[in-house]
Amino acid sequence: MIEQKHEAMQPWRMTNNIHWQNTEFQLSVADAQMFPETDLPQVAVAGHSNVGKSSLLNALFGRKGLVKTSKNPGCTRLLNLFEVDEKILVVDLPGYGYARAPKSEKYKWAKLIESYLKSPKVAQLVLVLLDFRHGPKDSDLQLIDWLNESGIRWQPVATKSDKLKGNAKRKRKQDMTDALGGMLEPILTSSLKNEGMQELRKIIIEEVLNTDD
Ligand SMILES: Nc1nc2c(ncn2[C@@H]2O[C@H](COP(=O)(O)OP(=O)(O)O)[C@@H](O)[C@H]2O)c(=O)[nH]1
Ligand SMILES: [Mg+2]
Repeated sequence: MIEQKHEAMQPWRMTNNIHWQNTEFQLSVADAQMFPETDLPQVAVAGHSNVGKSSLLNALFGRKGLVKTSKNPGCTRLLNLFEVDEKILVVDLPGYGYARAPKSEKYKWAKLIESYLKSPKVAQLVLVLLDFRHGPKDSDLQLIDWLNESGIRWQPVATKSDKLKGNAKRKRKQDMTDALGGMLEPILTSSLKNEGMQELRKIIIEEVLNTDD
């Protein structure tokens, strides 16, 4: 009863019977071959290191500190798996494109991401995180090309939207849509201001739980 009352007061925490706060870290894998057997639908989250991926996942789950934010970008070279309410598996892909990383490391990250996305039990949806201020970088566009070629659905998610306001914000959103080919509008999110999380939860649910195929 207490739990129900609590949720009624904070309806954003519940969408379509998914209790987002009921998220647990499952495990990290260094190799896509180590990926556990699972029947859960999967959403993968990709982005440049420092794009705000860990912060966004904490805000999405409504769980501060569950996903570690690091002052050392590029430190994690693992797929981190989170189970949301025993219904959705969120796969946190390693941040790519860290400028100071050696080439051999960059290659390893690309291989890990690619091997996961090529594995038979692939994500139904990939959230491609893009810093709202900067727009897509070459490595983002490469990933998007690759997802398009592979027929994997993706959704652009602009992070740190609190950095721009008013007209500049509207213009930036249009520019980003254009830079991504004009087909998909980014969801504007701010982990700091908790903006866009409900929209993001809705899209995840629509794409992974309510699809016909
Ligand atoms: N202004 C602002 N800063 C953010 C936001 N999200 C993350 N950051 C900052 O961006 C930096 C990188 O965040 P982090 O979540 O660790 O990024 P990751 O490397 O992609 O996991 C940190 O300094 C965060 O405080 C946001 O929504 N707004
Ligand atoms: Mg991180």
